[in-house]
Amino acid sequence: MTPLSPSALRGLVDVVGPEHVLTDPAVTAGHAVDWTGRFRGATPAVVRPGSIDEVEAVVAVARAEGLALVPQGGNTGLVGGSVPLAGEVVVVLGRLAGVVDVDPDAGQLTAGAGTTIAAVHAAARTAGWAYGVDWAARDSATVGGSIATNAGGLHVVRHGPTRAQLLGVQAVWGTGARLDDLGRLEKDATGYDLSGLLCGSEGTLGLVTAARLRLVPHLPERALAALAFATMADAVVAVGELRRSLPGLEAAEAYRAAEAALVASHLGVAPALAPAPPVTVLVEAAGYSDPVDVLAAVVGSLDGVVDAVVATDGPRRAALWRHRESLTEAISTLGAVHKLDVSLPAGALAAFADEVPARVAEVAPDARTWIFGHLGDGNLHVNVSGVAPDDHTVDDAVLALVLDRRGSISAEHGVGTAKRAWLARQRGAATVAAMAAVKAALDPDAIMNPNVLL
Ligand code: 2HG
Ligand code: ZN
Repeated sequence: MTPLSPSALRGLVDVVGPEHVLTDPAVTAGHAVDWTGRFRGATPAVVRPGSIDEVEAVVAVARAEGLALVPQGGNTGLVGGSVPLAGEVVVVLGRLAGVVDVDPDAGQLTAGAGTTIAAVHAAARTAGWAYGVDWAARDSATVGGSIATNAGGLHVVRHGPTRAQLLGVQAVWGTGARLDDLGRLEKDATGYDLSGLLCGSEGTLGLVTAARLRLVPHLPERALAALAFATMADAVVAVGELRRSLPGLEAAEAYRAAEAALVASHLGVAPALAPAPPVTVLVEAAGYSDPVDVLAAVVGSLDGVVDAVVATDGPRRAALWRHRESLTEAISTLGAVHKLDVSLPAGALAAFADEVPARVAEVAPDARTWIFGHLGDGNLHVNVSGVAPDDHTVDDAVLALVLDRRGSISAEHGVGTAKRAWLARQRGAATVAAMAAVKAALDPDAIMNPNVLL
């Protein structure tokens, strides 16, 4: 890795102050590897701007000095999207944290890019609302990162992904120009959705500094059921029925017996349903009044349910959720796991889940395949352990199967560096060329997160 030139270092220090340009390798090392440990790089400096003016000035220095920038939020991504693989400068947006300008009448708030998702939830609650996007990394993952990846999570079945919550973005493009789109209204039909363009852009167009987010009503009453199924096909059919007939369906999450056993042993508790059935589906319903009776009635009418428990009180719901939310952590104890976050049409989902372990075994007999995910929106997380970090054979086998079944190679984690080679096969050459044209217009020096997406 080439160290920064004296003038580049001076330029960055002049902008953010010496205490916010980190160059000690012992400190920067943690910013040069992703959460999985699969993607590792090196950086000459980690820069921490404290305002949009400073972000703008950092981009100006980068353009003048020919520095490439890798934005980093909570660094909880799973596709190597925030790793300085080729010695880029890492820009940490953590100082741009905080919720301002909460509008309880409109159900909107503005949050700095470095605000954690948990802090957005807390601010929304204080205003009598809720935020529609949530996932296990909520305490570390940030608003900026969630926009970069169009993060999904546990409630997409009800509220859609981050894109559906996004009213507007404040950002600095790779050109150095500013986008100030925080004042957008619910209805505003005035041309290109440039904020929307940043959602899913993975830091390749510019640096997001703040966002205007749409809130959803807070539903105070909740009930959660853990349902057992003999097959994934039965579970998929049942979830379709739940989506049609269960009012207030907020989540439908699935995992198989192998994952149930792994996470239970990791947590040192019994599985949510014991003995662990072939497929467990967690179903959550929320309402203004207690949804437990209607949840129980709808569950009772479903075909294929071979066992069920229903939890209404907070501690029992939390205990059940812990099994689902600890899966990533439990699997991570097995080493640097290959993460294949895919989505399938509902009609192809069960056959895919049944077939994928055999496909993996064909190309990597010593590997283990773990499957879980957001069944309500067709998103499965295929995790493969026991494969070398830079061995792409398994990724290729699984992603080829996904394309064959007309799915998507990335449902909610993004393309990152992990799936970059697959983007054109997914989206087609013409679409990728249009994306490249957008990138060239907004990041003409190609300094914005150059190792990901395109
Ligand atoms: C989840 O749904 C996250 O828990 C992480 O998206 C998935 O670890 C994974 O593959
Ligand atoms: Zn997920």
